[in-house]
Formats: sequence, structure tokens, C-alpha cells
Amino acid sequence: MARSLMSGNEAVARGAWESGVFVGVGYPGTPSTEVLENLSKYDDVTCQWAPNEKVAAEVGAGVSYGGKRTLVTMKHVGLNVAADPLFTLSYIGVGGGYVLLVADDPGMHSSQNEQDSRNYAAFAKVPMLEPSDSQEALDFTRAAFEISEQFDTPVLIRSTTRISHSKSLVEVGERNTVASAEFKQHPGKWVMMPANARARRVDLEARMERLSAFSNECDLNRIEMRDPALGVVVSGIVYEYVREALPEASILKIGMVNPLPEALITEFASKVDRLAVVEELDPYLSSRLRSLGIDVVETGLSTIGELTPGLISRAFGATTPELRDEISDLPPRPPLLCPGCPHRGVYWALGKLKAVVTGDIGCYTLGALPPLSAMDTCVCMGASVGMAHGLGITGAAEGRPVVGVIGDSTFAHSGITGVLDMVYNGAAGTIVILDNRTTAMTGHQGNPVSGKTLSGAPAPALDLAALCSALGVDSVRTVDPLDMTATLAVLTEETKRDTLSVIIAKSPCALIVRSDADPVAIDEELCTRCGVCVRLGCPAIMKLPSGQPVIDTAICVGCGQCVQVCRYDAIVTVGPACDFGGGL
Ligand SMILES: Cc1ncc(C[n+]2csc(CCOP(=O)(O)OP(=O)(O)O)c2C)c(N)n1
Repeated sequence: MARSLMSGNEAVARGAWESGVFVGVGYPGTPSTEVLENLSKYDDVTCQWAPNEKVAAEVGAGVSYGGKRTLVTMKHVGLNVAADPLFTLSYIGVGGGYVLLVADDPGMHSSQNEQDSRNYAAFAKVPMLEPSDSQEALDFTRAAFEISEQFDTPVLIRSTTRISHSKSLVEVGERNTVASAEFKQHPGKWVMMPANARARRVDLEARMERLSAFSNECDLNRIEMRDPALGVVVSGIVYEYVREALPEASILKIGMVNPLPEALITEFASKVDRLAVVEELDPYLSSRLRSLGIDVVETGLSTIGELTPGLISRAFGATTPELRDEISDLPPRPPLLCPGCPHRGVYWALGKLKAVVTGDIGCYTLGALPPLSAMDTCVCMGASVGMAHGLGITGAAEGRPVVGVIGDSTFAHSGITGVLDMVYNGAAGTIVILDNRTTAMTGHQGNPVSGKTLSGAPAPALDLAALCSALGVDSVRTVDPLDMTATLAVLTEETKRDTLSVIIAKSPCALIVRSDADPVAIDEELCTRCGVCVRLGCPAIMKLPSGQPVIDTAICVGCGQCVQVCRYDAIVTVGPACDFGGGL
């Protein structure tokens, strides 16, 4: 059997491919993104980015009803967006196997909140599998497709950042060819109107009963008996941590976290003197165990953020081995907009206008950080538009313009309906679409605005200006945000309107279009150390202890934004800094 070093995300993709998956569909979001990117490398699978997770879940449903296997991928907050179809898909069940991979982000490495998606499995009444390493990521994905078809249900796989992004050895197999069924009319199953749904609701409970029996018998859950003095119940990455922190402890490793193997849990509890649950985020397992009448010892471990072997070891009073929690001697590296980032020009102009800026999620969220400090809110994808509308209604900005800023991918994801709402309700305000031609934050995925598919093939690029005009927006203008003067002028004019306007700030991400401009440097004779260039927050511009700003020509891409804000003409072009052309 061939072995390969794989991340959890690569292994899920491999498991789906081996399962004969026909279509992979999702929306990018850390830490889930690479699942679909890897699945798309297999020639015999159709893989697509959808504009958002709800659409992805529905495309997957269509594939499944057509009798083919499908993998749907998203990050935890994406499941909020996809929750509407999911909660009814559980009634309907599947044609071909339907597996939805959701990746949680404990510790919020790259997310606006922490969510424990295990709750979704219980809430939506769908089975959920939770792997502990890359081998299980592959094996559980294969198992998930089997369970989906055997029990006629969508199946969730829950990953977390450490599973998705850590690599371990995986034994890989061959691709199964799955017999395909054709779509057959079956209104009682496919059409969820009240009369049909009431019947399926009863079936759903019966299915969960059958799945509970399966959970007790399957090899996804297992008892590892060691010292019976302490038994620990775990799932996911925490299994690895507990093995390292408490090598003598007996373990009940739960791979199927919904429905739980209640008989197995009771059996394990009877075999150990003390029973503990160690889990990241919500007390999902411990509260279920307590509701079974099982005594669970308090560990004192936090329900906030990630666990580590060190934290677990200390919670159980263990002194050895010495487990380090984090590498504390690394200098902090705050995230920054890249040199040459076109978002910077918009934030500079918004700062000049003292605008109240409702923000959104993407690279441009970094505009909230000093020195730009030009974004006042950030909630979830698409929220900038609705919030600009709501804040506008209150009049609380007291004469300051209210401006919503939203990236191109985010606009396609969930900004369009917000603009429609503003038009429909006669709202005033300004929305800036930061069109950098890509989904930069998650690694430059194509989207409906960029006109590139997941495989990089050309696709029709959404004409944002035409769309906004068609929605009924009074004024739609396009600017190049690298032209700071023009951007400030357009923003000044548009924010004075008492109707709705949309400004499309269009310039490609500095990481996708390589600059051929020469880098710039500061002429210290002319520089007055006023600090305006430093306040652009460009990583290429630093301030020496003397107060003198200097430009690191090795990372300057010559975008010219600092040249435009310098009132003393002290920033000048120099020759290429390095033989790779001075660009990124
Ligand atoms: C519901 C949801 N899905 C996915 C994500 C992950 N995510 C964060 S920002 C972003 C898109 C950013 O692209 P864009 O709006 O084009 O802005 P850019 O990063 O290019 O500036 C995505 C997909 C999320 N935070 N929430």
C-alpha cells in the first residue's frame, strides 16, 4: 500500500476521490480551503467554487439527488450560511452520498469567532465524524460516504485547524467506481412541503435511532484500556494531545460525535475509576455524558481557544514530560496590508473624509488596524452593506459620511442582497466595492467577479457596475485606488449625495499582478519627518529611532502611493533593488 505525507485537508480530498466522488463544491475559508483545491487536482472530479456556502450546499444536493457522490466544503462560519439547506437536507436524505466537510478554527487563527460545529450535527440531526489525524481524515471521509448512502443522510465531517493543516503519514488506496443512479421522481422524499416533511420528520428520528446503534458498534469509536485509574473521553485532535500529556490514561476515542455511542460510553465509564472529558471549545461531550448520569470530573480546562498537551498535562497535575505550549520568544508579527495593496488608497481617502466605515471580511479588514485605523465595524461576510444602511437610518454618524467597504468575493457572497435592500428601501449612503480581482485573504481563489474558475479557466466576469446599475443604484462609479487623488475626489463627491452610490475601487491585488515599477526611496534632504508616509501602514516604510522614515527597497513594489501623499516630493524612484525586479 502506498504511503504519503499529507495534511488533513489533502487526506479528505484523497478520501473523497477514493470514494468515487463526482463533484466537489465549496466556498473558501481557512482552514478548509485546501480540501477543494486538492480535490480539483484529480482529473476525474468536477470541482467548483460557489459564490457562497449556501449555494455550495445546494449544488451538492442537486448532485446527490442526481445519484452521484458529492463533497461540500466550508469553514465553520460558512455552515451558518449553509444551515438553511442543511436543516432540511437532513429530512430529505440523499441520492448519491452527500458529505459536508466543515473546518473549525479554535483559537481564531483566521476567523472572526470560534464555533463548535459539533453542535450543528446534533441540532440538524445529521451524523458527524471527527478525525484525529490525516489517516483518519482519509478513512473517515470514505466511511462518511458509505454511511451517507447506507442511512440515507447527509454526513458532516468536522476538522479543526490542527487537523486540516498538520501533516502525517497516510496509506492511500485506489478510486472506487460508484454505480450511478439516475434521478427518479419521488415527491414524498424530494419535495419538503409540510405534508411530506411531517412524514420525513418521523423517519428522521427512526434514522437517528439506527445511527445510534451503528455508533455503538462501528470501529469509528474505540476504547483504549491502559491504567483504569483515569479514563478520558476525547474526539478530534485532542486525542493526540491526551496521548502525549497522559500516556498512562485509558481513552475512549470518539470518532462519531453524533449520534454518540452511548452504550460504549457507559461501558467505558464502568471500567475506569475516574472519568474525565477533555475537549476543545464547547462542553459538547461532557454535557451529554452528564445527561447520561455519568460522573465527569472537573478538569478546569477552558472552553475558550485551543488546548495543548501542556495545558492538559497541568490540568491533571502531571509534572512530566515537560511540554511547551508555545514558542514565546518569537517576535509578534501583526498582519498588515502588503506593499502595493490597492486597499490602502481607499482607506487613506476615507481617513481624510473622517468617514464612519462599516467593514467586512477580507484582506481589507486589516484597514481597521493602526496606523490606518480606518474601519469601524466588522461582523460577518456581507454585513458592511446592511450595517451602513442601518447606521445611516440612525443618523448617529452626526454629519460624518457613512461608507460600507466590501471586497469583490464578499460582495458576490452576500453583499448583493444588501445593496438591493438599500435600493428597495430608498437608503442613502456610499458602498465601496474593493475589487482586487481575487479572493485574496484565503489564498487567491477565483470568484464570479475575477472571471476565473477553481481550475483557473476563464469564466464570465461579473460586471459590477452593470449589476449595481441594474439593481437600481443611482450613482455607480469606478476608480483606480492607486490613484489617490482621483479616489479622494470621487469619494468626496459621492459621500455628499443624499442618495445611494456605489464606488468600485478596481485594481488587482499586488500579489497577483507583479509590479514592474522600480522601488522608491526617501530623500532625507527633502524629508521633513512629517510621518504621513508612515501612516499609510506600508510594511516597506519604517521609522528609524531617530524619527527618520526609510523605505525597504527590497520589498517596495513601486506602487507610488507614498509618493502621492508626500507633500515635500521627498519620495523618489530609485533603480531596481534586486535582480528579481524589485517586485513581490
Ligand atoms: C461565511 C464565511 N465564509 C468564508 C469566510 C472566509 N473568508 C474570509 S475573507 C474571505 C473573502 C475575501 O475576499 P474578498 O472579499 O475578495 O477580499 P480580499 O481578501 O480579496 O481583499 C473569505 C472567503 C468567512 N470569514 N466567512
